[in-house]
Amino acid sequence: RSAVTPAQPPLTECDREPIHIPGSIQPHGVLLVVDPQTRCVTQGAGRIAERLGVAVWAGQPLEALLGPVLTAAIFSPAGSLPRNVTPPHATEAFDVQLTHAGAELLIELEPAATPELMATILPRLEEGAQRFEQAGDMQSLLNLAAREIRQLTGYDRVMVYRFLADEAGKVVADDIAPGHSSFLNHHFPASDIPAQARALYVRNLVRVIPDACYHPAPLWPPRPADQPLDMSDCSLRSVSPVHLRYLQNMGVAASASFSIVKDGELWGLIACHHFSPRGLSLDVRNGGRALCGALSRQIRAWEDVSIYREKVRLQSYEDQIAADLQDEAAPEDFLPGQLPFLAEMLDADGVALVHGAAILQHGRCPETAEVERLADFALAQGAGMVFATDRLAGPGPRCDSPGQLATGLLALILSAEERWMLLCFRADVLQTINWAGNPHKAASADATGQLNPRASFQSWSEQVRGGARPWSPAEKEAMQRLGGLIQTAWQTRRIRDLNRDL
Ligand code: BLA
Repeated sequence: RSAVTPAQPPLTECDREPIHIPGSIQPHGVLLVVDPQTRCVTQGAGRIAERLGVAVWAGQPLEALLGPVLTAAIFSPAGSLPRNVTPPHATEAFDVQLTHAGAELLIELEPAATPELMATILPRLEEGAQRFEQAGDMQSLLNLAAREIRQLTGYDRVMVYRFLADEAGKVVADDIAPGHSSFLNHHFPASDIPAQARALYVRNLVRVIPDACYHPAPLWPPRPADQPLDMSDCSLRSVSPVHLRYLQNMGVAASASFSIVKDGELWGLIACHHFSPRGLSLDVRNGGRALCGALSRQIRAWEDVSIYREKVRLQSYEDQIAADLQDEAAPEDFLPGQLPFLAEMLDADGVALVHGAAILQHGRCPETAEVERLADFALAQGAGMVFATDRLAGPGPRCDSPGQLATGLLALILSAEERWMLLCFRADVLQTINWAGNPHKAASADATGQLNPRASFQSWSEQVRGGARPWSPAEKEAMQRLGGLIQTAWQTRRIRDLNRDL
């Protein structure tokens, strides 16, 4: 399938679901809500009586359920919680996690990992982080990350999912068990991971859905509707039903995802799928989180390298211009001959030099009347000397003369009085995007008003006018410095000429 359509607007219904207060948990563990003053259990969820081996639990002291040692550890301010503990009346061992919701303590118990697991995880983490450091480029790093997380989690399909500028995302690397399909290079619309989920995943870095077909275990006794329990930090938090249907529609039985947070922002996720139910122990989750921390540091290092390389490249062009201007060339005589050089420097499809009524063009520029209009527009932006946009077709003037489409403009005002400026253009990029399913039907409401995610994740290709490649901060700064160089040279010559005339 294929169509030419503009990028879709966000699906705001998805953004409104209050996923932090589901009022229930996933049933592979149990949750105890404790009042720290009385140290009694005020609420709980899951099969507490059966799994902790007690007849009554609501309103009971925590110690009666978990025993004195674990209870003391929970209330000791700095103490770490013991692993693999069997409460006095229970027949199974648990790993325990402690979080807070306002004044309340949330104690989560989940099946314990076997102790040997930790011994194998630690060396693997160290090796993994080291391999990340040795990766030769960004893509190799992302491929390695998918491989390491698959080895650690044992999930069938592990994908590095990267958010794009419009909050849609793309699978940029994967590692898959033989026989399963790949979403590599496929795009997914922003509504697949709505805004409130993205915000939560910056705070809470790992989530696991061991069985996408589970029945939620509600909190009991119920609480007043206006005092819901904030479960933002809970590992057992029950998941959005829309997302569960999404996983079922994809044929996925278990899902886990690890946040890749860079500079405080969600850069992407490592999304893991398994085709039969599968949980992840606390140790494996912590291990994955540590690996993703190492990964995000390396991603940052590679991004810094690419910014540095770009700056060095631009600097060499600037040095050349500075040297030429030093050789006493008058900027107004010098610039007209430099348009091809400037187009190359700024990776522009076309460059126009406007000086008073004169317009000189090189490369792929809009029609002259458009250039005039854009020149007026750039001048009207006033204050700053440099103006940049990658979407002239959005707010501001349109510029879509047939065959000469330019949507990216980087303008340098050399002199407002003389109407003297340099305009660099970038053409619109018509991109073919492969989506995993039709993104324009990402959700539909049924007769009861309930939202349903799309049913098909079959490749669906679309041609999109994506705007021009954005001007990078380094390019804008280089343009600004170029303005400074030309201004200085121009003023120096003016003063010299004035002095000579006197
Ligand atoms: C959550 N959506 C998620 C999560 C992922 C995705 C990874 C985090 C939970 C998890 O780990 O499973 C999406 N999973 C993906 C994508 C890939 C993948 C893109 O593997 C690609 C490879 N989802 C919809 C629609 C809505 C929606 C239409 O498709 C809203 C109406 C909602 N997705 C939605 C919600 C959550 C979510 C609400 C949060 C679930 C939660 O944490 O409770």
